[in-house]
Amino acid sequence: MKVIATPAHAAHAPSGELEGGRFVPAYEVPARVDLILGALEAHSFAAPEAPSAFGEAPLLKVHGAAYLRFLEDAFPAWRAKFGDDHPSAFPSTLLGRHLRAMKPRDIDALLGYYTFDIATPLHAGTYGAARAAADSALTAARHLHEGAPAAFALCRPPGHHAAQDLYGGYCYLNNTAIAAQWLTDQGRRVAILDIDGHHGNGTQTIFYERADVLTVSLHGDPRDTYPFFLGYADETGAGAGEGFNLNPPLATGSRLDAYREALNAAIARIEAFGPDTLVVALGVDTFAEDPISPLALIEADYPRLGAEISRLKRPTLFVMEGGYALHAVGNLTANVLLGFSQASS
Ligand code: OKP
Ligand code: ZN
Repeated sequence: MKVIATPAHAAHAPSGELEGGRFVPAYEVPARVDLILGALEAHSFAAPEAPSAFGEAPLLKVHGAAYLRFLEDAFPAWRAKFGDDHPSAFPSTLLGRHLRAMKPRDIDALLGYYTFDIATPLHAGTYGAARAAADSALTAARHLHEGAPAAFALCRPPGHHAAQDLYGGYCYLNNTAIAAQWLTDQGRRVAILDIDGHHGNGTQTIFYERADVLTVSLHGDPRDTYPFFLGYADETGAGAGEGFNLNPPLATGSRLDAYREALNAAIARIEAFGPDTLVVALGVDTFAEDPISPLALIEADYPRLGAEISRLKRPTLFVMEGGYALHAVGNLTANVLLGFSQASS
């Protein structure tokens, strides 16, 4: 399986985030990539290939131009306002209900205009790392389009919580959606299966009114789990997209038996959609020991996830999303990919 990765992600190295009213060490850290690469090497995967630069055009199919300029300019503006001893930009005011969506001039407020949480740090290296992650997803997508049966884009930062002009949940550019859109633009029929433990709200929103891309997400119950404000089973798409979004319900704390039921429903819906290409938003924070996991899968379950996905027998692009149990993230990720490859061959 082709693996696309780049050290450029390391420029995004958040020192911490807000949790429980405290500044705690960040969960979404550069070591995640190193640990995954180490596990891939230990399992004899081919050496990773660097991404090519695709430019802004494929990003603009998913994100707004003003949003991209915001992401690029935010940190310099933050520095100009607060000075060098404020290494991470977080908003202090969000655009909540009953307010007016007026785009502010003040940088602190502008962050709150473009994000939906206060735990996603933006700093000097963030935009460059996010662009490199999007290029990784696009490069892997191009391999698929050129005939590779499977490819893995080791993206960091992740992307599935980011929408057209919204960041949050450690995500800035929606790598999965950007790759899916690019594949669609090549004339392919794409289904997205998001197996990260959190709802892929950004991906769902981007394709919500479209029938040409099917979106399916398996995740912990949004009543208990981030992103909380989207991801319910009654979100089935809208307008022309009615019936083209699926959120199979999963109880908090689910193990493989319950998880597989939801996965089977997902696979049946994807089969009925009849895609020629599958994009998997691969998060391994479904793991019981994950520090922010709502679900309870164990290590032995991960090759089975890969094997179940291979039943669809479609060219498959895996795009890395979450996974924060540093002692396990490498093996869990490698095991999904190995389970997929072994069952496909
Ligand atoms: C990103 B992805 C922990 C708060 C967690 C954000 C979760 C983002 C998950 N105190 N809040 O893996 O889906
Ligand atoms: Zn997640």
